Amino acid sequence: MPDLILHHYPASPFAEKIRALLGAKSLAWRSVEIPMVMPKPELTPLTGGYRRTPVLQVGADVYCDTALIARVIERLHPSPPLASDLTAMSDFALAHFADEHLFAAAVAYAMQPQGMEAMFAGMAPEQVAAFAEDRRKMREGGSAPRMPLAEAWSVLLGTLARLDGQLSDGRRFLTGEAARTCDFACYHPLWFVGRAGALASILEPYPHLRGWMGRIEAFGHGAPEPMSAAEALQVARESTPGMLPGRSLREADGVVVGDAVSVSAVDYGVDPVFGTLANAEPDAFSVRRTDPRVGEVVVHFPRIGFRIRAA
Ligand SMILES: N[C@@H](CCC(=O)N[C@@H](CS)C(=O)NCC(=O)O)C(=O)O
Repeated sequence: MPDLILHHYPASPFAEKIRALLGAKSLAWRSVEIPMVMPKPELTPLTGGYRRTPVLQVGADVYCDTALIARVIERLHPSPPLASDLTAMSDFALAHFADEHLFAAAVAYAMQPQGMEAMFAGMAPEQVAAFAEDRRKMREGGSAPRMPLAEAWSVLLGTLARLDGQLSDGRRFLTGEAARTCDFACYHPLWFVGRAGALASILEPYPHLRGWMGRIEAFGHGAPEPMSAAEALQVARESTPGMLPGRSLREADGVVVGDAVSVSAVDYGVDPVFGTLANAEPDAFSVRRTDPRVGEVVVHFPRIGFRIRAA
């Protein structure tokens, strides 16, 4: 089976979601460290312009967004299972809430000056200013402005208490004895809060929640092995994009397979990716494109949170 290649950087909460999930499955994977801010000249030849973190590469297939990345890892490595038909909707709904709202609240809360100081300790002031400017620009044209701090407090306090309550009967994970995708989705925003210096004390009153965070942390990250960005580009160049087995081609949203399309995130980081619609599944779009540095690749996006248009 081809390597799982994760393009990410250590401080990224969404990357931590996937690193922890790879840990829960005890998987070996290749780790390509990417810049925290634009430009990302060794990533965008693969994605066609999508700039968010993380991105999963499998040969010449490139998977954007952790909702899709989690499903792909589950499909390729089903054991131990992190998804179950019996909790499918509650898992999906909780993960969606966490990735959208809990993450937005965690960012607004943790990026207060004290939190920034803890997280960016040792970084030059110009680098911190460049980071803030990059994130301001990333929100341009998107539907999700930064969450106001007062709202972030409300989301955090309401959510922490409920998560703690849900874990208070002694279960190991949010929906029972086994970890599900929703565990990793709720974990990563709180992992980020936990790194925000004194602001992390917001987690203290919740012992069940802290115990659960410890259990996810204990999964570790599997077995990452560093890979250079140049090597990852070479892997793409030397591979042929594959279609995941058992998926049929169908029409989607006024465009059909073979049409020129653009796909962009709706909320932030909305840089469009142009190509030819290669596949449309109930929950994902796939766009075929070529780049002089990688040849032909197929870039996959989840439907939810992304918009497809004729180009
Ligand atoms: N919905 C996306 C969100 C990803 C996201 O917001 N990632 C952050 C880092 S945690 C990001 O891309 N920040 C800007 C960057 O890394 O360039 C996902 O699930 O992958």
